[in-house]
Amino acid sequence: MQVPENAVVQINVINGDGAIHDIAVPQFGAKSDHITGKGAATAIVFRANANGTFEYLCTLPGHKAAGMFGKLIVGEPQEQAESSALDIAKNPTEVGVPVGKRGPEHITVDLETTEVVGKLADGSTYKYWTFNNTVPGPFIRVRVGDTVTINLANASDASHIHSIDLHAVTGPGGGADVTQAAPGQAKSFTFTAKHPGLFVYHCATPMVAQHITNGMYGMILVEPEGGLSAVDREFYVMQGELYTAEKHGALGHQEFSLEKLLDENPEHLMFNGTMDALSKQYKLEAKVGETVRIFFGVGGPNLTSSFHVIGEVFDKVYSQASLTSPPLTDVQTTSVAPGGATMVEFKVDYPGHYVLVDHALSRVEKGLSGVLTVTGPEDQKIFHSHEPGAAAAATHKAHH
Ligand SMILES: [Cu+2]
Repeated sequence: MQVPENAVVQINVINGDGAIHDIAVPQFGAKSDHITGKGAATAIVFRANANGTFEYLCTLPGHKAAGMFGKLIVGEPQEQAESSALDIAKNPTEVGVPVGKRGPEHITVDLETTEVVGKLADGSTYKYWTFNNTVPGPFIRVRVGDTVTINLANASDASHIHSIDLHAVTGPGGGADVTQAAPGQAKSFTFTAKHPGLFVYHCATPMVAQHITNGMYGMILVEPEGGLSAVDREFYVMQGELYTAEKHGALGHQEFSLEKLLDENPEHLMFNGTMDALSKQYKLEAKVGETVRIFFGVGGPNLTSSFHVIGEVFDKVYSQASLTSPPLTDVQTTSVAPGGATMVEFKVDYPGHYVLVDHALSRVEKGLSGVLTVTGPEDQKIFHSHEPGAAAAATHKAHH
């Protein structure tokens, strides 16, 4: 829909399916009553007093996700901002090479800090700050006893100082004290990985919360002596928050809001950097009978995650990512603090879509979900529907 700027706009909606619906254009504060009966109608009227591309949608839970939204263009349509935007979403299968049984070595890690316009969702962009142009940054994989040299270069076209604090480091600031790099500068240091575990790293330049929310976080796995047990699939997933001036779902370029950051009131929550990273762009896939390991961390910077996979039970949870304590067994949901992590393992027994969430489920409506797709034969003893053939469809539908 396209209308002239400052026009008084009326949108009429007729209910075609008899379910409850409404229509809203949040940008202009316009929202209709609910309509319930088939053939029932409603309307909204508002003045389109801002130029740009905005969203209209049905506000009932799940209806936008089912496709009930569209674009309202006020004035002349803008250039599609996202065409030049970078794809910053992290591929969850980029987990590095398992360390195995090798002895301690010297490992060199090269990181570049960047400030880039990235694609946030279909039709929207955000100025991300990153390690190596992805959010989260690269998954670093070493073993206990390794000496690790971190080379941190700040891109010459950056506008801010950046640094790195790795929670695996024993030393001042986790490395941040000696890596504050101005644009075009490089800094480095070497540490010994004294503790096994899965650790968050992040930029630690003031205002630290701003650097983290913008995308400057990742994880380093320090494997214990002898390595981790073998599994069939490993995935790297991190939860983050974005604080934008514009409401969730707005189109165009989204700007950072300091006020919302300080209020800890994010507009967007996401796995692996963008709204669609793990729901559309990348697939987490496994076959019936395989074992799955998820390296899960919270970049945050602020919200604790209640990590859960809908339709699965974690066989093992290495709580707080301690790899030297015995794992918890048979766990539904595990709490992961900002700047913290967990390692979970489970065998997948039955085909279908298993949705990764933070069980604080309002956050799904702000973008936080990922899909693990399991393929293979259905074992009727594990699960069967009383509507033959409907099991997979029902699993999927219940979460969209
Ligand atoms: Cu930074």
